[in-house]
Amino acid sequence: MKKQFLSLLLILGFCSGLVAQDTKKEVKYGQYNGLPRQDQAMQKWRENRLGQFIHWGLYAIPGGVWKDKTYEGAAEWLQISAKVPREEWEQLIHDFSIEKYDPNEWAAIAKEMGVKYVTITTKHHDGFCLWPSKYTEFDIEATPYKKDLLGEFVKAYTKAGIDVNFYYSILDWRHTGWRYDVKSIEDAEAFETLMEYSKNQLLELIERYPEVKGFWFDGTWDKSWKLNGKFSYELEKAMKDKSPGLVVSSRMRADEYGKRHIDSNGRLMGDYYSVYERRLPLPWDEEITKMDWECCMTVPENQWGYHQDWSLSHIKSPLELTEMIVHAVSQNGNFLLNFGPMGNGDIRKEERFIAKEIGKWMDENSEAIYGCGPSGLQKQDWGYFTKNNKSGKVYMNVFNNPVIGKYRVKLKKGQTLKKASLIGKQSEALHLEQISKTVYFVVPANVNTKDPFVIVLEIEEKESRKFHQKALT
Ligand code: JFZ
Repeated sequence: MKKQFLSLLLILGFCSGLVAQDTKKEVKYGQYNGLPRQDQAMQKWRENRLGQFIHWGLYAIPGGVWKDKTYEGAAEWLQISAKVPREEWEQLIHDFSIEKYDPNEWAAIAKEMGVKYVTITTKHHDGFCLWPSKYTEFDIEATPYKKDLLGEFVKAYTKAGIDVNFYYSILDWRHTGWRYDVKSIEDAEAFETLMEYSKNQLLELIERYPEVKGFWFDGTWDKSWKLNGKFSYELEKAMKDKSPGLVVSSRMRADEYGKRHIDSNGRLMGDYYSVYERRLPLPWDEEITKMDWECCMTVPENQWGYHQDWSLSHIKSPLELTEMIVHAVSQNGNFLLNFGPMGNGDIRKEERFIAKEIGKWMDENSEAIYGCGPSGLQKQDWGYFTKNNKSGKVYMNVFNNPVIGKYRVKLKKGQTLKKASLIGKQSEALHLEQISKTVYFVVPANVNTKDPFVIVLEIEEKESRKFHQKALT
């Protein structure tokens, strides 16, 4: 009886395996390359951890105000929220004189903040291009500035040792071929011209600026683009054929079934997961630590382009933003903090202040950020663990101080805590209280607990030694 039952189970198991295989769809235009990528360019992307996002375009001139009326929505959407006719919006091109634009100064501010990469809007939804494009008249050449703004930007940031990435919006409110949906042959033909235009411009960008490290896509959520999974797959291929190391965001694509980010067989598209917009994963989400991902964040609630009035929403403090950087890294993510330069090319004083303050923290603690990722340890209430995979060092990034003045650490089975010290003072060992086999309290001495601080842990892995001995016998 027992035997029969077992064989029945086996048969059922076998059949369900077959069924599972059957339900796997044939996806031709899903994931482009095997993930996670381990090539040098991807490793560098992963180690960079902190980036600067830049939203800059014609919308920076009105800065959220049109005909004396202030619009609370995102400043880069003003053309839509204030219902500005296209021809009127285009006139802004004559006011884009950006006399204060100094890319070397911008790069210096970014460097001081500690960013390792930057992502700049080459073309946002209004269609205005920051580089002199062969494929449109609506670009930097038509402004009083005339010169290649983007080229100067790439040069300055590259010189400062910061990797340059391009943001590109497929959605284009100005292009005559743009459609939200494709419902007729005419729509299909029109959208074909938009796709061709996008492809031309993207390849043009790679050709003109071979230093570019990656592309961040936007405006890819409409049905028209989702219907063209084959095209976007081939576009990713064409871009990577031209520049093999390119790192592309999952926002670029939908597969042939219209599924975005993750294809119909559950595989990530692009090289990293790009859905964390103005939010972070739950701190105990372990699944996310297995992926490459990036969070992009605004300083106000929802302003990317320059808005004149920052009193309309909460403005995040450098402390809040620093905690978000650490939070992202502790779960294997990159953090991209947005800046919206002004219409005259200057960087607003609030952003300068934030860059400086984050920079001070990074100056002392970036060892816990660059090249770091998840520790595998259980999260504690005082903050976030990060770990450097090369050195094996674990960092306790403290943001909330427990009243007892001791900081709990729970190791994994087989691990022993050898030493704890403050970052930058690694010769002075901190007192440790061992509570059980794997639980300790770290007791820091003489720290200013008003500011976040970092404790470095040296952990010994007993398991691996045992395994080693076993392997020898
Ligand atoms: C888009 C743009 O519309 C916006 O202007 C800005 O450039 C931002 C970075 O990207 O807005 C989005 C994109 C994605 C989501 C929400 C707003 N999303 O996935 O929730």
